[in-house]
Amino acid sequence: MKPEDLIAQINKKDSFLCIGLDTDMNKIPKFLLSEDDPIFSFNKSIIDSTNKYCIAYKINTAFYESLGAKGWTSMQKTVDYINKNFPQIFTIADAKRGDIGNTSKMYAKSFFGEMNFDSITVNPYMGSDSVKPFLEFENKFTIILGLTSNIGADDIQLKTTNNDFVFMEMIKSCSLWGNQNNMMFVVGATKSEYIEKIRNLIPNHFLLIPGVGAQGGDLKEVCKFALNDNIGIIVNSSRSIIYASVDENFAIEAAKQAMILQNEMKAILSERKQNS
Ligand code: NUP
Repeated sequence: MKPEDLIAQINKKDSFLCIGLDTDMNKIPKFLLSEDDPIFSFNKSIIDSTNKYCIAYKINTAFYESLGAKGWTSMQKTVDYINKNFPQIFTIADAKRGDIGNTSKMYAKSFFGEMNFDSITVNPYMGSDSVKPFLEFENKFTIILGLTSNIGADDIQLKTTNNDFVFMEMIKSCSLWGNQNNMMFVVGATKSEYIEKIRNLIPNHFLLIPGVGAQGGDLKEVCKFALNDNIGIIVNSSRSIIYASVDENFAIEAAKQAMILQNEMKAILSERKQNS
């Protein structure tokens, strides 16, 4: 997907919501377990009921890989379903890959070439040759882990070196390998106090912001400094939406949660327009 198509979708829907399909066999409604492919059935229902409120779906591959070959099939069916029925919606493989160049090339081929995701999350710790193979695919985004939402971000990312945070050094280096048309950065919603600093460094790149909902990140706080002229953010929530209910009406309840977040986003965007 081209960035302008993503931006058009955000403006059209007044939404920068990404719904995380962190689909867990132990958490989906029990009545789905008798289906041939319970994971896909669950995802399909969630996608059908929520697509008007969101601009992206993020598939965290761990939930699928944990089921072996069956899980990979459910993942492929889910991406295919989105690409076929909602081609304007941005798909993210949250796979956090990255290896020596020769191997990263295979990861890129797998997630972009074979599976046809629009983007993949990449762990940049191994450096430029581990990231560049992903950037070689046209109209695809490489989403670099910048500052993550978890407690452990303190252990390395928030240490300082050269008088700056390690995560700032990481983002500075990575931003030189690609550009705003093929690279985004993950910034955790729980780390909103650092967003102004990140925005000053990379004013034009899209940020993928997970951590609103179950992890307690605050949408308004995130938006204070993260929004740019193109809106420039994709905010993910997974569990708070997809597991809103485990009853027959789980998809309707998920849509209600998605709508609440989308309405908050719409209000933030219209307030911003009025003030500009
Ligand atoms: O820093 C990150 N934090 C994070 O939660 C980077 C991520 N990719 N994620 C992912 O976002 C996490 O693995 C999960 O798939 C999703 C957040 O889910 P939830 O807390 O909204 O349920």
